[in-house]
Amino acid sequence: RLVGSEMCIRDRFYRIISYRKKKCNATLKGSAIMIQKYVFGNPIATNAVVTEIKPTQEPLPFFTTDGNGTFTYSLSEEDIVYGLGEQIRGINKRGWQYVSWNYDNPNHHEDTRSLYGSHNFILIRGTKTFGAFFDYAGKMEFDIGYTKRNLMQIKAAKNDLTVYIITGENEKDIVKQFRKIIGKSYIPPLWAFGYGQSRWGYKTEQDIRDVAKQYKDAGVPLDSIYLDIDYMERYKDFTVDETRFPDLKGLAADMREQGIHLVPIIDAGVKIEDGYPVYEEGVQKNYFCKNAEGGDFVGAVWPGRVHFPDFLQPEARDWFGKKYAVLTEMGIDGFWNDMNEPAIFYTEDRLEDTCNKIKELTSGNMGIDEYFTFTGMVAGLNGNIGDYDKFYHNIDGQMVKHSEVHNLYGMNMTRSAFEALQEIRPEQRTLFFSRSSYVGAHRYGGIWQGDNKSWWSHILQSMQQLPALNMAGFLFTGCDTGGFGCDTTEDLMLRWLQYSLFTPLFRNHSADGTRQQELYQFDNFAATGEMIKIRYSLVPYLYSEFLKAALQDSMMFRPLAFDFPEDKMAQQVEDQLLLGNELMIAPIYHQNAQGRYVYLPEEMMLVRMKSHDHYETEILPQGHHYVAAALDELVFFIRNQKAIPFAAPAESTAKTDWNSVQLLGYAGASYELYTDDGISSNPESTLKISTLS
Ligand code: MIG
Repeated sequence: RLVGSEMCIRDRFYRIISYRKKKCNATLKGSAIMIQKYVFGNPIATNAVVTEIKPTQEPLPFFTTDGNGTFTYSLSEEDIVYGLGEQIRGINKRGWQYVSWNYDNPNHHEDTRSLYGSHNFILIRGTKTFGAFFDYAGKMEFDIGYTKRNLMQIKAAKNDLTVYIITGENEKDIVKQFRKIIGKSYIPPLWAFGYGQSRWGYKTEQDIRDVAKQYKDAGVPLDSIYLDIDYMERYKDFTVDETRFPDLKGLAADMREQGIHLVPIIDAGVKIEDGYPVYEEGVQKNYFCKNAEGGDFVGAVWPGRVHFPDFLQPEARDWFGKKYAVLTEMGIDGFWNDMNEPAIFYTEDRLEDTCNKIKELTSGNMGIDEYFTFTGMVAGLNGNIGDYDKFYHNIDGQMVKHSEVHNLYGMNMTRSAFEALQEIRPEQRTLFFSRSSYVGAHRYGGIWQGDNKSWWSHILQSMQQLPALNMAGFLFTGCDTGGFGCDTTEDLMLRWLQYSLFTPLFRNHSADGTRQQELYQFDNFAATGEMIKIRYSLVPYLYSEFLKAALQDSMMFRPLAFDFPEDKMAQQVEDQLLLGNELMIAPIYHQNAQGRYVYLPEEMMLVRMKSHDHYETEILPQGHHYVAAALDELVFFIRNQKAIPFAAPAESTAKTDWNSVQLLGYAGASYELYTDDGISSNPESTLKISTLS
């Protein structure tokens, strides 16, 4: 039963939202705006902050610094440290050492220190509550009580950085102020909120048609199918393999008729091959990163030997970005940018050194020490940190070593695509998401959370990153549902869907060679299919809350403590999140669990749902509860006296029947629904706000 089903839409109630451009040059003491900028040495511009802020000469508060790039803060026992965006471990980052160094690590786990993105914003809550952003493009360490339990030591590789200190009324206010200075978050087209099927291994047009057909035949909605590197001709960007995809334009059109968008991948490295225009133009125009001798730097990735576009040069960005037109002309309106840390499998000179050393080691009788030297050298070829000292960017005529600006590379690749596409198809939004990022990249696209595994722990890991990513402006995000590497199982997929169906980016993706995990590969397609339909019922809510977060610089996903600051128990909850203003999610992420313990910081309505039209609700009081949930049963919570819009599921987001939207939740509650046309490049131009009651 839908509570409040006689809902009426007090419609055509538009409101103009005005964005006040504030000047941010006030001081920490007592004024409404509390952002201070401290400059150390000669920082390289990162473009993370877009608001003009006058640096202060006052000493840096809270931290002590050694003048050498190290900043120290004493943690009190009750302090919580939030932030760092895409990182491993918990919502509270205390107790580990993290390293901001964008890195391709598909094998990450608790012991890892670096992932695909670097987001150097932290929020300390406790004895003192404030935010700090360490704007630095190179390698940076965050030792948050790792070396010494109650000491936070933050260290930039060089003392050339800008530090922003942000104080405010509370955690949400601090985040809002930070978000204001880094610029508005990217808003994707509405169709990007649908379900997407992906796999590295769809090799032909027929593979794509089969995926579409399987979902269609089962009546399970689908909005996108992803094209991984196999659609290209020998992994060359902006080419299409003519034997395996003889008519991509025709395929895209057929798919679109079924409501499905094709989303091809673009890799950072450009294949070295005579006659390949992208390579030849890049060489001719000096658009590639250089080696120390001034030649074009060579690395090896999927296409074999490649050059890396120098995305830090505006002209190179413009040139590369315009190449996306090759695909948009075929009817493509979404992309994912990969390998842009950039990932490097090996460099030629290191490979040569390694081979020579191996010859030496194997010339005599190889002992155990030699054996380990040998295996270590081979394993150390991929992503070797030393290789990032071997190439250079041209920044305003200066040759800058890559390692000093490493974390900006992926962001500028996405910027290149975003800015060019604004020219190529100015009327409409294009879907973009990137693997690698830095603060500021949130203005140009979303990110996916990189290569994960079909591990139960990676459900939790993804969830714990969401609030930290939101703090840094990344709203359009999600993980490879079902897990990318390793073999998934049906129960893992079901539980994973029950989590991911709440994330803005909702894509099932897996690696070549792993067990196939399209939902029709499992016996219980009926149950997984129902989860997809529930997602489509939730699209109005998710899209509306996304728009609010993007337009108001707020967080869509929040730790419980952000809304219940006085609640000591809420501060410790690491596996539940508030979603928008109305929901709390508490996914199950243990195999064979038939339920879980949930902490309710206030009275809430528990919803158990096996399908969009088969569910039960129950009011639970504030406190701890064991909530049973069968494998095919989604559970979530509606906050006290709130309700959410809930639609009839559609085949695709384009077919969402907004008139079927009803309120689900507490009787008498109303909901403020944000909608727009879902596609115009300026979302505000068609924004509608209506109150549902
Ligand atoms: O080295 O394109 O993260 O999503 O399927 C692996 C193949 C390269 C890494 C991406 C993943 C993608 C894969 N890519």
